[in-house]
Amino acid sequence: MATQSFDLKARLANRNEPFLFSWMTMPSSHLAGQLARLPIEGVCLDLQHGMIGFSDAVDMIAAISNAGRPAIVRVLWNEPGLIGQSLDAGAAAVIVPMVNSKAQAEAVVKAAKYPPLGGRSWGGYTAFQTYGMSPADYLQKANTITQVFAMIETQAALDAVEEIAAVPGLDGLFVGPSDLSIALSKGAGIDKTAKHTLDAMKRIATAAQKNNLVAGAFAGSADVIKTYAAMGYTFMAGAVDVDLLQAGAENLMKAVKGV
Ligand code: 3PY
Ligand code: MG
Repeated sequence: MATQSFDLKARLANRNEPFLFSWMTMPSSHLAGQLARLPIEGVCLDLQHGMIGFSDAVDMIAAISNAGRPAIVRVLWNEPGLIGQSLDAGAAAVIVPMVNSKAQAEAVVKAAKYPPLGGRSWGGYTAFQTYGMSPADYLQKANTITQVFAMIETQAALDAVEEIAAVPGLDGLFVGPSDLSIALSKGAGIDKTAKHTLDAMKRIATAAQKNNLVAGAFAGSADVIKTYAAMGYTFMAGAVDVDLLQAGAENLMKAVKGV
C-alpha cells in the first residue's frame, strides 16, 4: 500500500506561512500530476465551475496524491453524496460552495465527518488505499486527516458567519471573493479587492480565528494573495490552470517579440 506523504492538518496548523495551491478547471489526470509536481503545495479540482466530472476527479485525485501533494476538491454543491464521494475518492480536503447558514454548515459537517462529529456514510475504499491505512485506522483518523471548508460567498453567509464558524467539526472557512463581491455590490461588479469585499473578509477572518479555523480564500494572483495574507488568510488558491498557460504563452511572446 502507498502511504500518504503529507499531513495537511499539521501543515495548515502552521499559520506563519500561507499554504498555496493551484486550481484546476480542465479534466486531465496527466495535467493534474504535472501541476502537483510544480513548486506549489496542493491542487484543487473545481467540480463546481471547472469542466471536471466525478470520474475525471477520481483519476486526478490519484495523480495528485501519487505526486505527494494533497488533492483538494471544490464540490459541485452542498449535497451530502457529493461531499462523501470526494472524500471516499481520497481527497484530503473538500471545499463546499454557498454555505449560507448555521444549518447548512451543520449539514456539511454531517456529510464530511464520521460519528461522533457527523454522520458520514462508510465506504472509503479508495481513500484507504490513498492513505495507506486499514479501514479501522481510516475510521479512527479520517475526521482529523481530512479537512472540510465552508464557503462564505453571499450576503446571507456573511450575516451568519459568526454562527457558521462556531459549528463544531468545520476545519475552515473559504471565501469566494467573486461571488461575495457580486452579492455585496448587488450585481454591479466583481472586485476581489474592493473595500466592501476586504471589509467583509476582515469579518470572516476574525470569525475563523475566534474558532481556531483556517481562513482560506480564492485569490488567483500574487498581488491578491499578498493582500489576503496580510489579513490573516493562510489557505489560498493562487493559480488557475488556464491562467498559468496563458501567462506562460504571453511571457514567451513578450521575451521573444516584445509584445
Ligand atoms: C468565488 O470567488 O466566488 C469562488 O467561488 C472562487 O472561484
Ligand atoms: Mg463562488
